[in-house]
Amino acid sequence: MPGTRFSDIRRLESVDSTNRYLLDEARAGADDGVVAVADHQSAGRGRLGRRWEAPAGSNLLMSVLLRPDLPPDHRYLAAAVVALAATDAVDVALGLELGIKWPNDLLALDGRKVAGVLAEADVATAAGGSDGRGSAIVVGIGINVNWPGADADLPPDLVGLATSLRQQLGRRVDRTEVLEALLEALGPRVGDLSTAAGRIRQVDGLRARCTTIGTRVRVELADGRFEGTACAVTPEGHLVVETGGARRTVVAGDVVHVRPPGQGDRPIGAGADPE
Ligand code: BT5
Repeated sequence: MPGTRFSDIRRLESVDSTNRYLLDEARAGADDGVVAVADHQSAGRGRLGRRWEAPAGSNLLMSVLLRPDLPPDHRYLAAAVVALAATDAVDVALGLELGIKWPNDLLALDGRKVAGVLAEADVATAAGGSDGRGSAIVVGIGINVNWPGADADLPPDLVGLATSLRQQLGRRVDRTEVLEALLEALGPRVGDLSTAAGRIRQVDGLRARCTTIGTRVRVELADGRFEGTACAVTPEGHLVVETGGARRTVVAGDVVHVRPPGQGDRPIGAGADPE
């Protein structure tokens, strides 16, 4: 988009992963603000080695290269601003409200997943470039725009878990419209990452949109799992969970929204009562 920090948009017909593409570009010295958008990914990636599914030409698959002036313990906020900008875009362009499930999912009000965010830092540039530029973070987002058109389109493991803007609205949606609205919303949010006041603003926005707060959750960590009630988001964007009378801060992990123990698991939607 000319005149914004996102003036260099690489449109790729097919790529293995837009995140992989931009991480390589970052290593080669690409600037803050480069965007990669693909029609198709042959190896779209989720977190922890998982896959991101999207048939060619149906959904928005994009990544953005950021070099924010961000304290290391606030790096999660780079992913959060992309999630927030996506909720802005869908709200402003389409009038559809989405919630953010901490740390990286966008859910429809029925609790099904519309989008996922994946932030990856390049190890080689993680300490910041010797040229004084910020270290590179690539934040990718996959938004289910027109796929699935119906539950029957989904692989069995995603039925009941995934939905699309098209399914939610009952009509096809223009991917370019969503992309443009997302980048427009993202500019000021990324700008906020570089100041303490701006970061507070972004965390407040996250708290307002985060449907995990107040929800019974199961937290899956690299070295185990625990259950509790999510009660707050810290100034760094991390999740605070109350468990057994204590509060634990979750910096990185998978979170499952669950019903109270004994009633079985189910995804829940924005504002929904876990009961
Ligand atoms: C994510 O991971 O949700 C992050 C997804 C990021 C995808 C974007 S696309 C552009 C950029 N380039 C990339 O290579 N990746 C990024 P995670 O929370 O791990 O969720 C992955 C899980 O979600 C999978 O294991 C499936 O269960 C489920 N899943 C896969 N495809 C899905 C889809 N289209 N909609 C909803 N759920 C999906």
